Amino acid sequence: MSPPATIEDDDLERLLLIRHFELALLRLFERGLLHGTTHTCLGQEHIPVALSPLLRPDDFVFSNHRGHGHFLARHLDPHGLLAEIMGREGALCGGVGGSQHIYHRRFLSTGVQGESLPVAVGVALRMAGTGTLTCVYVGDGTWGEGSVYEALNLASLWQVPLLLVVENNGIAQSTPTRLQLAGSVAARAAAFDVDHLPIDSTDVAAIRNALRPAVAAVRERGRAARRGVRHAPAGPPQQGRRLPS
Ligand SMILES: Cc1ncc(C[n+]2csc(CCOP(=O)(O)OP(=O)(O)O)c2C)c(N)n1
Repeated sequence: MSPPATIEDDDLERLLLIRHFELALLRLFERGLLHGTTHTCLGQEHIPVALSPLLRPDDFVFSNHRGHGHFLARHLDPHGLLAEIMGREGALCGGVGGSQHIYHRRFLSTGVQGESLPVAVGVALRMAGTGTLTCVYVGDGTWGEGSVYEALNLASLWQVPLLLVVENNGIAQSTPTRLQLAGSVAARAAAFDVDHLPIDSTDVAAIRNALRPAVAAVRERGRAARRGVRHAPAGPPQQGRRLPS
């Protein structure tokens, strides 16, 4: 039997904040007090909570349609987010973005699947050489979008400081992954010569420890890269590399 996971107070506070924020939204939704649809991240709180302390304030975070946890792990502002979702005073971006389209400092989200990745690659290209990285969250169900592959191609070719977090929850909102994804995310990453680190855990400390070297590697690569487009050196095609876990 594995030893019981220990958890830091800060992490527990964020996990509970996200969990209770989402549960409160569901209650508001049931009462007809929220407009449009509501995507909660219940059960996925541990992912942004594990990652967040590894990110710096100057890093960019691109989120998706299920982004409340991504936001709250990054910015402890549940009041601003709730006001944004409800279109009330104090809203993060004037109430025009709602649940899925947040623009706050260096945090951006979009409800359009596959939209964020090309934009994030552009931002990462701009930040190359500075040590700032760009993190993008996507779900496994978003790997049906062609823009994901155009972005991956350029991210790899230009070696931009991009961290792509795939929240592979086994379902694309309502469609099981096995019914919509041929092959695997790992094989697709390898096809673009993109480093891939599979993590299967809900233990915040374990996830963070596994992510730490990967985040450092992305940041280091980005620091070494110079801004603008570089041409890959001529040579034989390389195999996909796996980061040490
Ligand atoms: C371009 C586009 N097509 C369709 C949708 C409708 N849609 C919203 S969420 C979703 C599935 C998302 O699956 P996944 O990326 O795995 O995230 P999950 O909801 O499972 O967290 C779809 C098809 C959309 N938002 N954008």
